[in-house]
Amino acid sequence: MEKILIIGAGGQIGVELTLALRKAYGNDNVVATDIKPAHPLLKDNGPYYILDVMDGDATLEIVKKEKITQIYLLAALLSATGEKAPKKAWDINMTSLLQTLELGVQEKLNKIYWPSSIAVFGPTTPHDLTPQKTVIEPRTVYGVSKYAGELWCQYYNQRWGLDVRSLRYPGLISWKSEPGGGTTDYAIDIYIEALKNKHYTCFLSENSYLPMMYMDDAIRGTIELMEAPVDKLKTRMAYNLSAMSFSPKEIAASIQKHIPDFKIDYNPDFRQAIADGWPKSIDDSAARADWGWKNNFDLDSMTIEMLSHLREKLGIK
Ligand code: AKB
Repeated sequence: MEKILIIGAGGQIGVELTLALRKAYGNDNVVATDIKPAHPLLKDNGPYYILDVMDGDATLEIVKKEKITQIYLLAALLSATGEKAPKKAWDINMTSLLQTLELGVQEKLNKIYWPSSIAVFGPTTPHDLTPQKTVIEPRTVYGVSKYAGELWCQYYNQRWGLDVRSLRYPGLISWKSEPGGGTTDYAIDIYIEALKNKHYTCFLSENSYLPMMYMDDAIRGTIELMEAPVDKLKTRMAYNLSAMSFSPKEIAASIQKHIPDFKIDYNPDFRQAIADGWPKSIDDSAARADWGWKNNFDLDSMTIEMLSHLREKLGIK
């Protein structure tokens, strides 16, 4: 039986991935950790430790004590936060990955999951239907750390046979757990503000198209990649993963179908330059062909889900 360790379980992806893995593998077989006390949704449904991702000794201790066979390393500083503290973002994103890869080899772990991002791409990459293999020259420290990390994952796979798997997530849109420090986070804030105030000031301009995905799809895709037979995987860099692409103007129009008096205006800040360097849409045909990836949600079906779940969560009639 697999025993899974999640590092960064309190983050936007971590909370939902922990819940989904606990459902699939059993509560006791999924050990959640984060630098903060347990997220309310992770309280009392499985083992939990406070863990600083930079503390390799403490991580090793948990791996041995809990007889861990797989690690999902999710802790990271994202694009917007990373630009405010580049050295810190590099240290956290790289040290945690290298420590985990080393630990994977030493402790002979079965599998490691580490997320990459569309942030690996930069202004010199083709922006429409960005291919799996293309020019990759990221301009944010987050993107640089993700690209370097992909190369490290590939290196550990080729050199040591470590089974490490990765996805280039687009912007992820969730209602259960809060995002933190990303450029694509506007696409969550907009739903919350539409429900609370019927008004949102967007930090990106109206026609800034970015690739996006509903969290349910991202979680299912992650588990499907991790459970795919090893011979299906044709790359040990991260797979492109895609579901939909939209601009702030288009998500606002999707919300207006349900809240007709919702208004949006635009006040772009430093995140506009980050968004301008990223793809508008992604070609994920390799993931579809190799291990059967398929998204379920598009913009309008996601809007229906987001509004109804957030209405309930925020207690708004
Ligand atoms: C961010 O905006 O930094 C993240 C990402 C695309 O990886 N959501």
